[in-house]
Amino acid sequence: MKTGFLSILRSFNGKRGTKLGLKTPSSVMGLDRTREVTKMSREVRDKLKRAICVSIIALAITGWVRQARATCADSNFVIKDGIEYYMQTDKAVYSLGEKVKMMYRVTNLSNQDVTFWFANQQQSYFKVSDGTTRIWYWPHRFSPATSEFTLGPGEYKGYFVEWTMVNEITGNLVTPGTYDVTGVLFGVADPAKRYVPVSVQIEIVTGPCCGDPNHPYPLGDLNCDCHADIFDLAILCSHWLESMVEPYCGDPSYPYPPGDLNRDCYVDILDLEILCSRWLECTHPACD
Ligand SMILES: [Ca+2]
Ligand SMILES: [Ca+2]
Repeated sequence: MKTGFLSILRSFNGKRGTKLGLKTPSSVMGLDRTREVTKMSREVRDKLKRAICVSIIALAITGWVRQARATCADSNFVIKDGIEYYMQTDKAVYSLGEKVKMMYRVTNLSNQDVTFWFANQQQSYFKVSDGTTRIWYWPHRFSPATSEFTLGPGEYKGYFVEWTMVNEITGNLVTPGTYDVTGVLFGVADPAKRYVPVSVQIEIVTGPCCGDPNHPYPLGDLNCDCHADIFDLAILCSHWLESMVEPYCGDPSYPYPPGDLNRDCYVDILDLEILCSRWLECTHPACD
């Protein structure tokens, strides 16, 4: 049944399906049989189209499309004087003991070169707070030497660190709860004083959680709830046929459009095929 369904999806793909070498019924069957299959395919195709359209309309009416998230990352940003200061953790909810992957990034949104000067080599600073107390930070020491970099229009620079959930005051794993994760350019010496801290909030829970190493997000899970279902279809459909301009596809300035499961910067039949191939798969701990 699934194979037949995917064959119908491929037939939607037209030119791109041909590029992949997918066979059409007429290339493998006799004329009469071809007409019969074509007629059947059209009927099934029309039903499928109607079903998808009804689903999209229903989701749009209820607001689910607008509410659905399209990335697993937890992020925040500030734009100041033509520069975007962006902070991200790889997700919002962690199982106790997982690594928290952080990124702080600056992007030049202006139309001219911008230079950043520092009174140290590390340039960036990260910290984790339980709301009142700093329990982790990086780096522990700054090398006292000047450094600088220049970003042209649209260029960016990112800094990456990992936190193993150790409370550096106690030396033990943190207790489950809510934590603030902050990144900033540090020791900025230029006249613009580009010291712009940006924070995101994460939650640490005991026991398994969706997205932990034993419960990875299934392929096709666009809203990161560990289900590949109608909500993911809504995201994919809401960005249908969106594309990004090459050759910057996937760059922070030209990110993959939500719904782009195979990372080719198009939201199209190939992404729908991936989602359908994993339809109703669940890796959430509740589904164990
Ligand atoms: Ca999902
Ligand atoms: Ca795609």
